[in-house]
Amino acid sequence: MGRLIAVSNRVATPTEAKGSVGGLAVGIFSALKDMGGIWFGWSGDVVSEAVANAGPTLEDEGPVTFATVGLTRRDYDQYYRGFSNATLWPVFHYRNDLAAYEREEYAGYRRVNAWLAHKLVTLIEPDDIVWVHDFHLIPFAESLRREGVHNRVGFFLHTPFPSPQILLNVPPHQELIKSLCCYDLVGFQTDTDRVAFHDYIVRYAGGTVGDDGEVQAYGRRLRTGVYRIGVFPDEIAQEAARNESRQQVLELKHSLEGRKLIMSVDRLDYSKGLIERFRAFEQLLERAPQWRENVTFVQVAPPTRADVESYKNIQQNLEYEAGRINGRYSGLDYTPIRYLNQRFPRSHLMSMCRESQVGFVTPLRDGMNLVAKEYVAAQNPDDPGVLVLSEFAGAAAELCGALIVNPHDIVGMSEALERALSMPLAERKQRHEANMAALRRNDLGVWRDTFLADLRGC
Ligand code: GDG
Repeated sequence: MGRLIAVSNRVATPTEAKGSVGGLAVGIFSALKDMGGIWFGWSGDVVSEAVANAGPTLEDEGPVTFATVGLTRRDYDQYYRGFSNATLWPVFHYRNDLAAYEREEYAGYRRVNAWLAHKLVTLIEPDDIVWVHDFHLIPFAESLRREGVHNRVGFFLHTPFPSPQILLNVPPHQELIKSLCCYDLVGFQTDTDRVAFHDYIVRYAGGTVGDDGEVQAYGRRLRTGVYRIGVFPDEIAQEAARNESRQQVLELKHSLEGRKLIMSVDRLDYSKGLIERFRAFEQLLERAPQWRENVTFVQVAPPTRADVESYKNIQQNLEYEAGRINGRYSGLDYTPIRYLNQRFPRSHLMSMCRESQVGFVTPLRDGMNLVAKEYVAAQNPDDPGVLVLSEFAGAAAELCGALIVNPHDIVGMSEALERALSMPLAERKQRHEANMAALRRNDLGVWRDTFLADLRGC
């Protein structure tokens, strides 16, 4: 059996990969350790052209080689900040209003994909399989094919795939989908995403889709599948319990003075529905006065992509909303919203989730949303918190024990919070067990193994 070559925009450092980074990095690294292979992509550094061209830098960790390249300022601006983050990300999250399109950025996106593929080619052996991740790298397989690579190459999309009517807003949509068809297997988070892709193929690419999801379009034949990304629930549970007594968590507990805790964790991103969530919490305090001074909402939101214009706006809007709501409902020793614009160590986050009575996860669109799954896994099964979850998170299709809400319905979300805060123990346990069963049935190992088995079978 050949090795695995994993390709993602960012590559974790060996220390990050071995440590507690969570999320998809754990899944990729575990597969690489089993099969041996290479993790290839951007180092996260912006460098001179000479340094970029001298790469990749290789670093071995047992059977795994971390192969990274730096990006020049121009490549970073066009490929990463530009077309990936300011065009594809908003459109794939149904935010055409926030999408910008610049032809030079798209050209940069294709140029960088071709350059990355060229850098990887010398490292690939004939029976390796290649697994490419996410929207930054849609043209990667096409570039590999141009370099004469015939290995099996699969692609997994971590974000939603938008319905065709939305995708048409990206001017080069046809070229992008044509490029996507150069993979042997394309994987999606949910059935909805896969159906949207099939829809595009039939209605706009003049292609066909077989009963088994086999796509024929642009002279290519490829498979599609649904692979719901998961977590390793038992590891998270242990981590959350182990760190229960950590100083920071004790301080949090002490500072709550017996108040209930609603907990949210998100990258600071407009797709995560943070403004609507703040307003729903305000609505709870307005509609249900008994909860005033009796419940605290902690929102952890580390900044990301701060050099993209729309991200600056969301940061300002959230600061304004948190200030406004706190001004309205604070007491001398009570602050309703604690808005923490910083990154916490993962173990602290998991323990904080375990301390809370409600996990409030309400994205406007989300491929899966791992925080929802981590929240469930971190709970104490004898006294679990309740997950309030947006119907627009991919995770909503699996977590049937959650209270499902529409993130545009502010009053509806506040009602769900009230219900969660007052839910009897027996119902909380029942819901938690249903959610845990879903997490175990489809953990991160299942995601990884089924995708790779299907890719091998292509
Ligand atoms: C994309 C898709 C899909 C967050 N704050 C901190 C921190 N985190 C961790 C969480 C979680 C991860 O980051 C975020 O994952 P999500 O799935 O919630 O969201 P995206 O970052 O948008 O991920 C998404 C995912 O890819 C995987 O396919 O589910 O739909 O958008 O693990 O815990 N971690 C630490 N400190 C923080 O402050 N250590």
